[in-house]
Amino acid sequence: MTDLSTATVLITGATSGFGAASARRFAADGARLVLLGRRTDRLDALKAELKVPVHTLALDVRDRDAVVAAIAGLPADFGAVDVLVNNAGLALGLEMAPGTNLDDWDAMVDTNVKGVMYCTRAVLPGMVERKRGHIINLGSVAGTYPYPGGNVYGATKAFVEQFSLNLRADLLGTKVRVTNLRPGMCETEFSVVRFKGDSAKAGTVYAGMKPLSADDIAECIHWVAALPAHMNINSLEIMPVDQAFAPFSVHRETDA
Ligand code: NDP
Ligand code: 8X3
Repeated sequence: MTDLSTATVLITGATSGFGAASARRFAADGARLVLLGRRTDRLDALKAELKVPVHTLALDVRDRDAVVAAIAGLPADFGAVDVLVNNAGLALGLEMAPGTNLDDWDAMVDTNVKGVMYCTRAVLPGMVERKRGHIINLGSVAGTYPYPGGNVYGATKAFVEQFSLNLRADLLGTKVRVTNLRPGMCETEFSVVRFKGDSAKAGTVYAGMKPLSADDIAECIHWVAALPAHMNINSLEIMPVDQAFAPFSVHRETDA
């Protein structure tokens, strides 16, 4: 197995959900952590809680210059990133495409696509030079299966899948690993963000079923990283048992 006790792990979106749970999971191994997110109070609280070396980066992954500068400027003892967990991301809204807000579409593309590009590009040269590293991306079942209202969110996650596979093609021979995790329904702040703070509406998404937990996904993220260095999980889809697929939908004219 890969020894993560000496690894440096950079986790984006570490202030909530999968990111915070992953920080705790890697900390259990003794890894050094670089934790990135916009909410400084939560980054500070996590740093105080974890008993491992932690460096925080309070920034927005949509800010290309800030991402490049922050990762290039990491202190020497945090600069050799072994694992990048590209987790920062969001869905905004569940409206049908004709009625959506273009600002929401922009925010999803800028975060889920461009943020992933910026963070990846910033760590790759060092990983290639050191001949070790692992990029772990958070895609989604929404990037594989369409659903009403998934429009641009699902499309951003389809980008993550293809970007991950294309990175594998580019990185052949470098020893750098790339994995795309594609979770299904998981109860985090995801739906509260999607419904813009409406917690009651978010709660209905998971009513009467058992969703995945952030710890479940953190365990998967940790597992793919801990596998022996010659093993690469390309893509891994995880659903709660209570979730499956809808049949094709067919529109029928009532007077036909
Ligand atoms: P949460 O809303 O709980 O966490 C999202 C994290 O992303 C937060 O830490 C947030 O931090 C960070 N983030 C969002 N926008 C930015 C930004 N512009 N810059 C920096 N950080 C940002 O959601 P999850 O933990 O559930 O989601 C994590 C990832 O997993 C996302 O990419 C999501 O699309 C994906 N996913 C989620 C599923 C689910 O059902 N929950 C299923 C499949 C995939 P802050 O606000 O402090 O910046
Ligand atoms: C989050 C899972 O099914 O809500 O990516 O789109 S889903």
